[in-house]
Amino acid sequence: TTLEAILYSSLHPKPAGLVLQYGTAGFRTNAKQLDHVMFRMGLLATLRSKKTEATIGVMVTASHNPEEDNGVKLVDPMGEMVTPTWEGYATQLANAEQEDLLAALKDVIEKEAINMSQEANVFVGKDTRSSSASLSQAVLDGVSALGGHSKDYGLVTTPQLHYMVCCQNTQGKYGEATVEGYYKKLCQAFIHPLHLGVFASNCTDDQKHLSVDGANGIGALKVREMESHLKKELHISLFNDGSKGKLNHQCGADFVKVQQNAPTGIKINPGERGCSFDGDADRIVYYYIDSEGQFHLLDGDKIATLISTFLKELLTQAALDLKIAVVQTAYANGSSTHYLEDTMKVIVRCTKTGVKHLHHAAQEFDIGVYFEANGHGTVLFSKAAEEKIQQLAENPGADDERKRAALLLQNTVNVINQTVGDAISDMLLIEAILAIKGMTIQQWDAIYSDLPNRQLKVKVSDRRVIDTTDAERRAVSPAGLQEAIDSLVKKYRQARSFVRPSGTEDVVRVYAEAETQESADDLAHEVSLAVY
Ligand code: 16G
Ligand code: ZN
Repeated sequence: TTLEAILYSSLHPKPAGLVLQYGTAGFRTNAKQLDHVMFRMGLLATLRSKKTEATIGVMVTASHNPEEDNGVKLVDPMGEMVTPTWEGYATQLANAEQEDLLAALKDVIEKEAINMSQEANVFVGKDTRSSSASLSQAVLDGVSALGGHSKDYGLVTTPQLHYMVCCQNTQGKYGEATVEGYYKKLCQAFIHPLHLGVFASNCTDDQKHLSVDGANGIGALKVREMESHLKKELHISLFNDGSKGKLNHQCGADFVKVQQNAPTGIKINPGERGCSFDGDADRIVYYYIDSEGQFHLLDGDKIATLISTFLKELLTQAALDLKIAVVQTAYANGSSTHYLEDTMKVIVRCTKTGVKHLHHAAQEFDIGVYFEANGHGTVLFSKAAEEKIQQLAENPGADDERKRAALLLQNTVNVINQTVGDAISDMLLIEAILAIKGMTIQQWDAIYSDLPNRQLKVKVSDRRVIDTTDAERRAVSPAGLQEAIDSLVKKYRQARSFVRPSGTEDVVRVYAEAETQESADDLAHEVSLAVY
C-alpha cells in the first residue's frame, strides 16, 4: 500500500537505538534528534483524531529550554493534555526502529479499534526556534501520510494552539478558532469592565503601564500582534522581543523564577510592574524592584492568591454559592498555603508536578484556580458555575453591587484561557484585577510574605531510584532517605524540604524553605548530600 511505501521510505528515518520518553512536557531534547519523532507524532495525532472523531493539536516547542532543543506535545479535543494511555503509545511509536514502525502503528490501530476510514483533522503550531519550521513540516508530513487533513497555524503560543483546538471542537462556542478571534475575545473581556468605569478611582495612567519580557520568543511576537486590540487600556513596553537576544537566554519566566532575579535586557523603574513570559508563553511571573534596588518576585503562588481572593470577593458580592479551590504542587511556598487556608478560608489541594495533574484536580470544583509556583496556571469554571454566572449577569436585579460583581465574574470567565496556563491571558486578568482594585504591585506583594527558599538539582547515576508519595512531598525509596530529610528539616525553623526526580531533565530536584535564606540554603545543600 502507499502507507507502507511512505513508512519504509527514507523520509524522516529514526536513528537506530535512540530511545526517548513522552514525559511531563511531551518529547523534549536536542532538536537534531527529533525529526522522526515529529513525523510519528503526526501519524499518532491522525490516529487520535480518527479515534475521538475530533480535531487534535500538535505543538512544536521546547518551552523554556535552550534554543538548540525542541519538543512536541499533543493536544486532546477539549484543549487539554493528551490522555496517559496515548502518552504510552507516543513513546512506543517514537522508539520503534524503522522496520518495526508499521507494526507499532498497527498495534495502536488494533488496540484502540480505530476506524481507518474515519476523517482526521490536526492543528499544528510552532514556536520561534530555528529548528521549528522543518520539525513542524515533519509533523504535517506524518498527518498526510495517513490521509489526515491538517491546518498549519504557523507561529503561535502553546496556549493559543490549545485554544484553537477547543474552539474547533465546540463548534465555536468557546470562541472563533483564529488568532484574531483569540485577541478579540480576550481583549474585549479585559476592556469591557474598564470602559464601564468599574476600576478604582485611583487608577491613573501610570498604573496602566507594564513592562513585558518576551523571553525572545513567540510571546513577544504575539503581544505585538495583540496591542491594537487593547485600545490603550494597557500600555506595554516590550523587552527581549527576539530582535537581538537569544531565546530564553538570561531572560524569561524560568530564568527569573530560578535565579530570583530580573532578566537581562529589561528596564523598569523602582516600583513599576514587570513580568516575564517563558519561551512558548504558557508561564508568567511578575516582579518589581523597590527603592533600595531589591528585587521582589511574584510567582505562581502570588498570582493564584490574587486571583482567588478577587473571585471570592465577587462571589460574596454576587451572593453566588459556588465552591472555589486553589490547586498547588509541593513547590508552593508554605506561606501561600497558610494564607489561603487560614486567612482566605479556601480549599487548597496539592498534586504532583505537571499541568495535567493540577488541571484534573481543579476540574473537581465549581471554580478551580490552579498554579504551579513556576507561573503556569489558569482558572477552570464548571459548566454549572458558568451558567449561574451567565444567568446572573443577564438578570442581576436592582442591587448595584451584585450587578457589578456579576459582570466582573462574566468577564473573568471570558478573559481566562481555560484550556491551559496562558501568559497573555493570565497577564490580562492580573492587570484587570489590579486596575479594578486600584492595587499596586507592592500591595499585592504584601498580601503575605514568602518563606525564603532554595531549589537545587543533583546529578545521580539513576534518578528513578527515587520514588515519592503524598504529591511528591515524601520519598518512599531509597530506604532511609525520607528519615534523613526529616531529621535535617528538624534543625531549622519553619522548614520544609522534599526531593523528586525531574520529569524533564536527568536530575533529582531538591526544594527547601525555612525562616531565613541562610537556613533554606543550608537545608537544601544538606538534603542534596543525602540524595547521593
Ligand atoms: C513541565 C511541565 C510543568 C512542570 C515542569 C517540571 C507541563 C505542560 N509542563 O514543564 O508543569 O512544572 O515540567 O519539570 O506539564 P521537572 O519535572 O523537570 O521539575
Ligand atoms: Zn512553557
